[in-house]
Order: sequence, then C-alpha cells, then structure tokens
Amino acid sequence: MNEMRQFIQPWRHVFKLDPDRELGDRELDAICRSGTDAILVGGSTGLTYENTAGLLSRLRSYELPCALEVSELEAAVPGFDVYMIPMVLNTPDTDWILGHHRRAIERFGSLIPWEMVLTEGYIVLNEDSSVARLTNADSRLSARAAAAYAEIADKLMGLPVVYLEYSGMFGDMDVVREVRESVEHSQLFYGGGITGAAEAEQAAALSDTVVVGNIIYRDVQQALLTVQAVKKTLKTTI
Ligand code: 1GP
Repeated sequence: MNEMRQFIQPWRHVFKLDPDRELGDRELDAICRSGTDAILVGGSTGLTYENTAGLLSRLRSYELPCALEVSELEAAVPGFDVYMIPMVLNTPDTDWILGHHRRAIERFGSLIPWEMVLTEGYIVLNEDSSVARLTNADSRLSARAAAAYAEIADKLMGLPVVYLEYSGMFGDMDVVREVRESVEHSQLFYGGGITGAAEAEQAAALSDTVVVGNIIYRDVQQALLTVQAVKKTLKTTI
C-alpha cells in the first residue's frame, strides 16, 4: 500500500470545507478541535488560488491532516498533506474522467508531486447537486449499476478511493449497502446530506469514511455531533 493510502486509511470522519463559503474563526476552531480525522478542502464552483490558500493558512494553526480535492487547476495550492483527484465514473463527458487530467499533466507534469496524489472514483448520485450538473453525471442509477461502477474503480482500475457522492441529499442506504458489498480494496467514502448524528451513524455503518459538508455552514453544533456518532459506530461486517 502506498504511503498516501496508509495516510488516509484511518480516517473515519472528515469535514469538507468549501473555500468559497464564509466560516467564522469560532466555527472553524470548533470544527478543527472536534475530533474529526481530517479536513478535506473542496467545492464544485468558485474555487480560486486565493480563497484556497487563505483557508489552508487558517487550517494550518491546527494539527489536523488537510487534503485538497483538486477540481479546479487554478486552485491547486501547495502545502496540503495529500491531493485527491476526482474521476467521475458515471458521466458520459470524458473531460471529467480523463480530459481535465490530461490537460493538467500536459501543463504541470513535472511539477506534480505524484507521491502525494490519490485518485477518487466518484459516483455522483444526486441529480440535483451542482456536481451532477457540472459533470453531466448519469445519477439515476440502480443499486446494481452503482455497485458495478464501484467494481470498475475497485477491481479494474485499482483506485484507492471510491466516493459515493450524494452532495446535498441523504443517500439511499440500500445503494450504499450494495456498493459496500462490492468494494474489496478501495476505501469507501460516503458524502451527502448528513445533518446530524442519526444519519452519520447509518452512513458510518456502511462506509469506511464519512464526509460531512453543508451542515457546517447551516448549523455548526449539529455538524459537531456527527463526529462522535461516526466514531462510535462500528462498520457492518458484510
Ligand atoms: C460534498 O460529499 C460532500 O462533496 C458532503 O456532502 O455537503 O451534503 O454534507 P454534504
């Protein structure tokens, strides 16, 4: 297992922060001291070098691991611990699988710190989310189809991460369960619509890593409750 895979392996709970959204110092402090395992910085729109670097410098007052999800080349800021590169598996638009990646490598090839890079096989499942619109993802998948995409990532492509992305909506746990049963080697990330402890527990039982985003900006106290909920939940043995 490469070093970065090992680095993220213990992550059970992750807060995802969007550089394009405001978060006060008190809220950021509570998030960073919450006991979460890592901060993932990312967003679908509005990412710039300035707002990403600004958020990173605030985060660096804490000892938490920081990952950048690189979806906008201009916002690829140095100084993160790990760089996560999404590949959207369920899109007909090859730009989101290979195209942007090819252009990035053409432009920055020799500067890319490959030893710090991990690829995420994204399966985008909320058709009303910005990421689904942006990537033109085919989000209306049966559980079997979602699991087949996960097997492509896990078994054909050998990707370190499979990311079930319901961004903005709590997912269908039957779909998550079927995906869980299909993934053997990749680390399974679940993200989407977690607004409190009960949802966090359900997602934690069926995935390796639970990502909590939106609720941070709506109700930070609720967001904080998800940390212990995830940590106390054992993964279901399939
Ligand atoms: C978004 O998966 C994350 O990329 C988390 O989703 O914002 O709905 O919590 P929410």
